[in-house]
Amino acid sequence: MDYSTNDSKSTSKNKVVAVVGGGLVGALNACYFAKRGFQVEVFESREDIREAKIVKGRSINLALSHRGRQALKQVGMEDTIVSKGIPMHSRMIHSLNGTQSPIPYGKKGQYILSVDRANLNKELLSAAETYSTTKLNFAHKLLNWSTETGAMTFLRADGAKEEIQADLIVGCDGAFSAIRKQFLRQSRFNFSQTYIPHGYLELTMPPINGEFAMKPNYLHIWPRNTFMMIALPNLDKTFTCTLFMPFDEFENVTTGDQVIEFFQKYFPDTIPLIGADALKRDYFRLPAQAMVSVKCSPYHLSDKCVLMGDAAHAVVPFYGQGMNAGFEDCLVFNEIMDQLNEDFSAVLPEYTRVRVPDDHAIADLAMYNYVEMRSHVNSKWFLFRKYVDNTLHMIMPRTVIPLYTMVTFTRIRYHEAVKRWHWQDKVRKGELILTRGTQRFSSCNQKRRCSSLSDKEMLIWWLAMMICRG
Ligand code: FAD
Ligand code: EGU
Repeated sequence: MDYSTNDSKSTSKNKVVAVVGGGLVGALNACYFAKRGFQVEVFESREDIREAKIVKGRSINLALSHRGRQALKQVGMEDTIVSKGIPMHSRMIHSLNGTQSPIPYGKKGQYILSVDRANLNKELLSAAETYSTTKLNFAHKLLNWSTETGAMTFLRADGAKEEIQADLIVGCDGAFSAIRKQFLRQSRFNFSQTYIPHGYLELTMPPINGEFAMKPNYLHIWPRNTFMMIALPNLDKTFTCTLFMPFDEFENVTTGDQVIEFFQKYFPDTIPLIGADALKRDYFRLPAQAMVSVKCSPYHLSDKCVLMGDAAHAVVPFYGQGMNAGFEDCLVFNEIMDQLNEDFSAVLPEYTRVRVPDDHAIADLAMYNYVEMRSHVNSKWFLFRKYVDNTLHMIMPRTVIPLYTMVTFTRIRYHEAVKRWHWQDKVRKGELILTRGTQRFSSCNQKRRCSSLSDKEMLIWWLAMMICRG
């Protein structure tokens, strides 16, 4: 079948966009392209998850924050998704002795949402389908595609193969992208993939007497250096607990009794809440899952194909940003489509130019946080660092913005957030304290007079520095 048009004067009305992958980013992208008036064909290897009973896949719930919400808003989906999300205003840090300490994410309106992955995916697929120009093709697994002709080969559920052509291919087929395989054969294509030594396992904490077993409006965290557990609330009053641990350690726990022993040592407060029997059983239900970080560039191949979401950048989940970044990809692409009048030959290179530095920055940040958390983050250190960050921000709201705040609650470009963070860190350590009258924020390259720190601010810096150096 050839859906493509060769008429260069053709408008979006008759151009066909093939979105490969009907996951979170693919389904959202379908909405974006349909809204612009393109004929959209989504190809997803799985069956329709809206009909399937069991959905296997990664993580049950996710933290949705500002970037993701802004992207949903643009296609009118924000309210639908937010209404089914559970606000998390603070983290709840669980110490080994059972003490719980809340640390707010920010001011009153600054919260993140725990959303159900399957529901989010279903809502986005249904939203895409409301456009008469969108067709969802399930049980279509991309096997290969030709960079010369643009023809894609799909394997259908009945075993038959199907050839399809489109004007634009949007690769949203996840961390192990089949679309990306053809990029690897191109000259000057950069690619790196790193598995971290940790795996993760999901456990369900049931309700107690029909109520949440822990306070619901929190992201619960048990920081234990090498080991870490996180719990996000679900609408059915359960919590999904995610245990992060090196694969070596997973191998050391092979019997039910060893599971209890392990939890007794590191997460004792959760045993009665998950239930010892359920714990012994659920721990072995699925093997620990691997986590991979993938970086590449460019994200496009001529005017024919572009990668978005995990296909372009899989990040380790230690910033809660993978989906948010993927959703922001769609938003940024859409902005560039506006700027460059939907001319793919201009839009695709511009998208790569603008987006690669930001996606690489969030991939690096997530990896950095993984290394930091596993090396020395116990509950005391976590509380201390967040306390210092938040206090500095409270005293000087415009001068010091914590990194997670820029990442989670703003659309400051990821790479700008990193620059700013490096600058703030220098100041915190006292290296820039004597630069009165020079630039306040050194990442602005153009020479301009920025205001200097006031005497009061300088004094506070010094005090903060003393606290940090303890
Ligand atoms: P995917 O969700 O992987 O979707 C890809 C789709 O493509 C799938 O439906 C797949 O079936 C389909 N597909 C694959 N191959 C083919 C093929 N050959 N042909 C056709 N279709 C194909 N992100 C956050 O923002 N917040 C969080 O709190 C968060 N927590 C996480 C926790 C864990 C443990 C993990 C592992 C990740 C977490 N993430 C989080 C990241 C998030 O899960 C991903 O970034 C997000 O799912 C990426 O969406 P995607 O659509 O690009 O890829
Ligand atoms: C991991 C797995 C706390 C969902 C990073 C914070 C995460 C999430 C943090 C998962 C942490 C870590 C941040 C958010 C979020 C924190 C964040 C991590 C959601 C720096 C479903 N992380 N996550 N940072 O600040 O910015 O609370 O599986 F433990 S949300 Cl690792 Cl904000």
